[in-house]
Amino acid sequence: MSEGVVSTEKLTVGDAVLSELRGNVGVITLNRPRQLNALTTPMVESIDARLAAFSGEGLRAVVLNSASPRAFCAGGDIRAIRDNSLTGDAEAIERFFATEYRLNHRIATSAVPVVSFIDGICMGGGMGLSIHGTFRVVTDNASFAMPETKIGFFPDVGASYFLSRLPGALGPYLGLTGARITAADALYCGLATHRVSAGAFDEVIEAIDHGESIHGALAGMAGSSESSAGSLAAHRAEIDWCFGARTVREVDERLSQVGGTWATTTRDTLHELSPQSLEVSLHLISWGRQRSLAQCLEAELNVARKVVKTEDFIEGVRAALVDKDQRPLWGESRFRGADSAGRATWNVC
Ligand code: QUE
Repeated sequence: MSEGVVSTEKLTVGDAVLSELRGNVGVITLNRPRQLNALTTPMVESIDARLAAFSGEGLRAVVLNSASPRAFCAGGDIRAIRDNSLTGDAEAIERFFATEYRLNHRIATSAVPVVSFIDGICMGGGMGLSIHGTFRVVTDNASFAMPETKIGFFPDVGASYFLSRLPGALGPYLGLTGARITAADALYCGLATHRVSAGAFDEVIEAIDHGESIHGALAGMAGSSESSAGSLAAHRAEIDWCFGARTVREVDERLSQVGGTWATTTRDTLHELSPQSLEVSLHLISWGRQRSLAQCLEAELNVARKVVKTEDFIEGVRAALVDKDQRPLWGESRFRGADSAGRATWNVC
């Protein structure tokens, strides 16, 4: 191994990202626990720099984990983005998204396998850190979501690539509704790859360091307690039918046709979300199915630049994260305002 770049001592990279070497495993730890590790531009830059430093070290793996007992990562620091949008600081917005998406791509193309340890909330930007890596190791405390349609945004960090590749219509379902899913459901749809017992992460790092293969080490650490059953499998038929529709209006119509508790609740959820976000999200997830990750991230960056300036984004973040009244008043509805052929009239992408 080359020397000097990464010492065996704990390195402090700012305060919010820590890194250390454990044997031949590089460990990068998100350490902004009070904000559930919501990602700032300096954090994204730090993770990128640590990953680059570890890549030259001939390591077994790089592990991404969290110093928070509650969250792996709740997403981007979307309140800061809103403030930048309100003050017209387009450069700061550009810097955040461009750096974050570049990191997402670097994780996907890393020469060293990237393994994420997820023991709590993993949403939005947290999905972008973990999903593009080689393995996502979860405990039963893990939960996943792409909840951006709640804040007038859209699933980004490569979601048009990774959601569009989930089985059936699970991608549009998760991306439109923002549904929060359990570890069992994440394993079911492939968002998670391995399950271990809570508190086993130190042992898992040892196993990765000493095992014949990373997969073998992770499979050998599989949690012994009975995993609670997920609910996605039970609704696969309805999900695939309803969310396999080509327009948001048609998704809504199919949910209405299906009826019953699940479809009615799901339909009510959609009606509370930003109509603009629903249209943009479905469009991008369909578009991304036949595009590369780089193309998806480029398209998302273009759309993000526009969406953060819209009233739905400003209002959605206000209601969810600033005033926390959870009562967003969405702008003129492009969803209900779709033309008679069901064609969207939104214009952000
Ligand atoms: C949608 C999102 C985010 C969200 C809620 C949504 C998001 C995000 C946070 C968040 C949560 C807790 C914090 C924080 C941010 O919430 O991206 O600073 O302490 O980061 O409905 O996309």
